Amino acid sequence: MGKLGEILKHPDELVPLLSMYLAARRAKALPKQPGLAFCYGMLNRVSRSFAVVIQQLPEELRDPVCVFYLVLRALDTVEDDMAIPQKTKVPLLRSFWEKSYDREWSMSCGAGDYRDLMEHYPLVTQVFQSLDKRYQTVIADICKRMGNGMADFIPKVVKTAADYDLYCHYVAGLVGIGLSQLFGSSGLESEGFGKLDDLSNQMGLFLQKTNIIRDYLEDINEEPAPRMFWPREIWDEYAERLAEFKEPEHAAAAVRCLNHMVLNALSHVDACLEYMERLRDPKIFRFCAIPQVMAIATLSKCYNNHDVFTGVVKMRRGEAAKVMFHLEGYNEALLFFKHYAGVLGKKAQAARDAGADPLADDVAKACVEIQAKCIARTLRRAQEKEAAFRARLATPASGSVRGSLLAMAAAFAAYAYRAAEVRAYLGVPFDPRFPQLDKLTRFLAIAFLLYALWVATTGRRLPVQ
Ligand code: D61
Ligand code: MG
Repeated sequence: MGKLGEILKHPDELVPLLSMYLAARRAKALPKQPGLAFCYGMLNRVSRSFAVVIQQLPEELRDPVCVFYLVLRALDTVEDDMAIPQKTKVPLLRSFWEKSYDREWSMSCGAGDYRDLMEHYPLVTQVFQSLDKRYQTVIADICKRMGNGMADFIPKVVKTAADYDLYCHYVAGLVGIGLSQLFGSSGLESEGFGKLDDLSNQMGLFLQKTNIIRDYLEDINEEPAPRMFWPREIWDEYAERLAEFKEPEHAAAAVRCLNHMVLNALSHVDACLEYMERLRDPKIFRFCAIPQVMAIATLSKCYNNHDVFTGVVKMRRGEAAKVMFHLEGYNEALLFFKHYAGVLGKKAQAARDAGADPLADDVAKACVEIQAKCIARTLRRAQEKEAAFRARLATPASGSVRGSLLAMAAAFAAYAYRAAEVRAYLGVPFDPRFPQLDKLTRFLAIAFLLYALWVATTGRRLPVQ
């Protein structure tokens, strides 16, 4: 369907699409400094999804996170380049973190924009070295740990579910851990934020697992050699070889295995909700929550969907735009998670009724649990908000509030009883259309004075404070 057809079918996506288009256009305006210009230009070219959210981060974190992204993207380019022989690749991955301290270092590998990134790596290095030392340390440390982890996996296959979690920890969980450290050391989130390793790790696992599920076909068709991230322990319940799932005669088993993988990914949702609730800065929040909501939306599309094995399953652009547009804070994130868990749960119920998926019951249950957790969190937050409001009302007004209220009331009363004199002094004539005006003013003055006296003696706080 064409773009126009999509908009006619989903008119509520028009404004979000326009707003996203404008945000993407703003993001294309590059800084003047050549190093930064290269970094942001490259970010826009290599990352469709992260470029816009990174550029909406608070100023303080924008450059560090952009460099963090590019350094790890470069490392991943080394990992992904199947033309580099193992005996070169393994030591290169392990020492890659040092390259950000070497002004000269660059290499030619990868393809397209990735190759450009590798060949102009000194421009990344230059911006890296201009960052605050505390950010440099986080980026270099995560790069070192990720490179070592990737190197460990070069000769290995992802066999067990634990291997799968470990591989995802290296390539994405560590990103979450590093980001939390950057947030904590910026002072925009609490210092303790950098210590939420388990929750941060699961933020990354949820995103990476969703990608691995969605990218089955792309990864298995990779040239010169297929890449396989689905853990053997899971797929061997359904097939002899992972590549079988591409073949039409194995369609049913493929979808069952896919559903198993989706169920596995859903196990991280609760940790993700917990992590996001702890964020305080609204921009950091959006940066973290947008990819997470996209992930659960993508999982809901992938579940029980054979298209994963024949092509690309993706959210519609308009739907993604709607998430970006409406996701303001945690309450909206809970609504979105509840919504997509609902969509996924309905699909699981249908699969169960059709007898299509032996795990459908578990998936449906997991979805109901996610929905229940979203509702429980929403409710708890509403209660906390109410309690805070009550506490504020119950707190006595401060001495200065009581004093100034009393002074104001006294001044008003003085005016009310001297209104005629004030008029004479100012030369304003009495307006015969309002013969009762002075009486009314005096009445209001008395009421205000009584109220001020009541606040001054009982200390009851003004509800507007
Ligand atoms: C909050 C906000 C963003 C988060 C987060 C928490 C926790 C983790 C992540 C982002 C990382 C999620 C990665 C998911 C996408 N997977 C990949 O890109 C794979 O490469 C992994 C190694 C390089 C990671 C680079 C990266 C990615 C996102 C970032 C970031 C660094 C730095 C800051 C912010 C976001 C995948 O790449 C292939 C491809 O899709 O092109 C692969 O090779 O498996
Ligand atoms: Mg990779």
